[in-house]
Amino acid sequence: MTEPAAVKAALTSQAVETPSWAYGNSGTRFKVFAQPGVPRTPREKLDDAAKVHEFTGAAPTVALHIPWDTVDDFAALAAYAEERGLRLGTVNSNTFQDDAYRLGSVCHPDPAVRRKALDHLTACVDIMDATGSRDLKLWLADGTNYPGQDDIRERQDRLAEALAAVYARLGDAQRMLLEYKLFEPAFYTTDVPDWGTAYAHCLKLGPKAQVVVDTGHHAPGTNIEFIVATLLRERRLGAFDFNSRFYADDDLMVGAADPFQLFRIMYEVVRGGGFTPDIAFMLDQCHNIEAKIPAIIRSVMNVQEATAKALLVDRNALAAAQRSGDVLAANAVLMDAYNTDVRPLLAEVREEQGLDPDPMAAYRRSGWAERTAAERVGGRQAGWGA
Ligand code: PSV
Ligand code: MN
Repeated sequence: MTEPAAVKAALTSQAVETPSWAYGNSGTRFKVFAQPGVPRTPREKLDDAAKVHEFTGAAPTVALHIPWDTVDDFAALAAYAEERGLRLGTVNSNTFQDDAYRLGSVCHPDPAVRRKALDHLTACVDIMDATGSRDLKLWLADGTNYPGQDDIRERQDRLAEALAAVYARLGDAQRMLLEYKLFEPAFYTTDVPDWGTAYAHCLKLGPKAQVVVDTGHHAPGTNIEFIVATLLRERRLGAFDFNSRFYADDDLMVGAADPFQLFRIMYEVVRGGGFTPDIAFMLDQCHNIEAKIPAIIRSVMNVQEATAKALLVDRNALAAAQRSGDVLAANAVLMDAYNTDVRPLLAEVREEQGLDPDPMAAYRRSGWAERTAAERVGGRQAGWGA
């Protein structure tokens, strides 16, 4: 068993990055339900993110999405974040919401469209220079819908060319995170559909190119912890986009659909020495019907609970059982940790940090929801895509 002090220290230092878009309105293609008090500007999103950090002590950075969070002065936005005890985190690019991208972005058959997409990606690096962000996240919606629509191999060549150009633009301390996704919006081929494709491109580019594992971007039944173990072993796991899925890319609260899977993933992180600043632990969620700030607080707590359980695995006992081939004992060691109620331990950790042991209740009592509902009247609420 890991020493209790070491478990507490690891939990105290854990940081989860929250996505700016999770504070805005979102929905499905059927309906976006607006909620009162939703932020109208990137600054108001940061005000909300500061509340998540205030009550959890574990969400000090906020990921931006460009152009959704475009402002005139990104350095000023970074200063605004800092005044609220936050830092701006990963810059997420967007090469999927312009009419030009109907047939793809950096993989498009037309070089002019590829150029436009590449210009956006390098402009995102300019923003990183201003915000002090380390990571650029690339998720490409590129792909095809019909067999024969475009040349699968040529699209990979175009992709490699664009990635190399972005990589060349990175500063010494900056990284490029390549995110894969099985399908959607393309339904026949996706140009970066899986970790293998992302890994192969990153390997060619160099050490500043790392793979992002978005937990919602896999086929049902995929063993995600195996992917995590492999990427960690290869030193190519750059970040997580945490969320839950029941069917496809549902973007529900992490740990809601399958807390056991989240525990297994976090165990591989612990096992693989992944608790370093080299791995960004981000949420990538949309809160369509639930209140946004409490949902994000709940998600941070779900990550903390899975982490605490993973840290509690008796690794010596596990290794002994594994070496002796005792299948049942090995499984029991893992399940003992998973079945531990870690909520009292986390409450203690929070109290030692001077926080309320119950972040959800503390947020409710703060009156922030009522205050923002009363104050944020008029203007245009932020939303996915706006
Ligand atoms: C795509 O589904 C994705 O997971 C990417 O991370 C995007 O940046 C994010 O969702 C928001 O569109
Ligand atoms: Mn994602």
